[in-house]
Amino acid sequence: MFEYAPAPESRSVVDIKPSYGLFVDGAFVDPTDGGSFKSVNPASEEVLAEIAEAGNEDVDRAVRAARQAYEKVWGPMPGRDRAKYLFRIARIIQERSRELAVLESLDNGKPIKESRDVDLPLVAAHFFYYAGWADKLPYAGFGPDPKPLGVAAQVIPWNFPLLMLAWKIAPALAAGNTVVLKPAETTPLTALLFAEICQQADLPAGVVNIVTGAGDTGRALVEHPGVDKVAFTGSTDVGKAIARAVAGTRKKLTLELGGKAANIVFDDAPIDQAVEGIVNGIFFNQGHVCCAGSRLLVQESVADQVLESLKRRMAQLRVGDPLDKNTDIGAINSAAQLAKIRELSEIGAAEGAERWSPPCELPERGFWFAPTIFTGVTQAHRIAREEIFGPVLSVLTFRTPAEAVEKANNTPYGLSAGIWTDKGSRILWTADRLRAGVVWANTFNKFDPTSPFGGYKESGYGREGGRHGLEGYLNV
Ligand code: TXE
Repeated sequence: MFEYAPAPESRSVVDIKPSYGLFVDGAFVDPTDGGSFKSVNPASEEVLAEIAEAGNEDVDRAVRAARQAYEKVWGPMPGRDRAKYLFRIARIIQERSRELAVLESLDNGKPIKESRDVDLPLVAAHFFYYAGWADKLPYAGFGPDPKPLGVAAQVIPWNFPLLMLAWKIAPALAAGNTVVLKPAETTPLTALLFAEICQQADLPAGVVNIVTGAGDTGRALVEHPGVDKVAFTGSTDVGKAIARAVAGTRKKLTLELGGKAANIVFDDAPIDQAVEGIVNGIFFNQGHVCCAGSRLLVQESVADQVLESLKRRMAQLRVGDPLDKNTDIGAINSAAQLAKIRELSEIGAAEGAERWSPPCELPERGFWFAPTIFTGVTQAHRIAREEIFGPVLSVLTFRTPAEAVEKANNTPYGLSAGIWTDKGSRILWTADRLRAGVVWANTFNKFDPTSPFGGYKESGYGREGGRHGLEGYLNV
């Protein structure tokens, strides 16, 4: 039978430079102490570029540039003028989306069909959405004249490099703040291309600054006394360390941390649709998703049927080259993350859960992990409690709706949850009882710039997205 196999998206659409400086005060500059690190393509282990590592002095320079721009240019600028810049950035993102998508897939390892069809449209949508708010802040319900906070320090992770940048930068700028953003050390390239887009949009110097580096650079940034606001997305441990560092200062803080979401399938759910939702919930972006549906809670009476159909569906998933348009599951972002996934997977098997993966040939070079499910999981198992952040699903069963809710809430996290059922009343009953910031019904991993996103419990505090996302960047 003829199989349609389009050519892999060509990496020639993107011009990767051998090395990148820091983006400070509107220009690319060398770091003061000349430090650098390498960004690696996780699908091939090939070095993509040499990246400047910002030390304390560089962070200081960036924060000062942001302060100057805040006081002299961006803070006093009328909202309608800020809106023009944000609309311009949004349009350039659309125009250059192919280039951005290929670069994102190269640096992160995610399938091109996801970076192209999910990440990039959402990135542009966030800039369009918040551009629309920039001149309407007095009508946003925060009082007649809400004021920006000042300089925002933003630290983001590697799972959605450009989308997390958009979640952070778009509302901050719309509200009149200036920013210093640190991308994750394994995925700095699209943030640096975004810096070029800021230049192309003639954004005034210092409004956006990008400092690259690892945890030390992040720490120097969030601890800098010239910062008014800290926004962090990443691991719960680092989030707690940042909360401690910020306590007792004037800085405002929002945190978006880990998750261990329950995806609950009731016996009256349309099974085929639910199975698609389970697959999307855990295998989208290799499971590197804070709101991933990493615990499947399935009603006992339909468990066999759901699992059989899930395994059949998993056998069709294609793991491989992120730039191949047919790929469903790309590369694991780093050797360190792969080691963590392997370790927790071994622990799952050692603790007595039953592991299953479809037959699947993984490339020799690069970081790969086959889609995996564990059945016979109990709530005591570590794979039911800890965030694995990979393509690994833990399956638990329940008998009654009350038991489903109890198990779903039995986690220190509370970022998201999913419900699959034919009954509207059951959706409302269950959603009302779930301690999670987002509850999806008969769908999963749906995002929209108009919707606030954020967690309960150890998943963090504050909301990003929607009108609520502005609140974290305003004195209201
Ligand atoms: O996260 P880190 P890692 C979870 C997921 C994953 C685990 C570890 O379970 O397996 O965290 O991932 C910067 N001060 N999530 O180690 O270290 C760092 O440079 C300031 C869930 O990559 O939290 C990067 O830019 N910044 C999560 C960012 O923090 C510091 C997404 C995130 O890295 C810092 C990512 C410090 N002391 C991982 N130390 C989600 N919520 O989506 C590090 N950083």
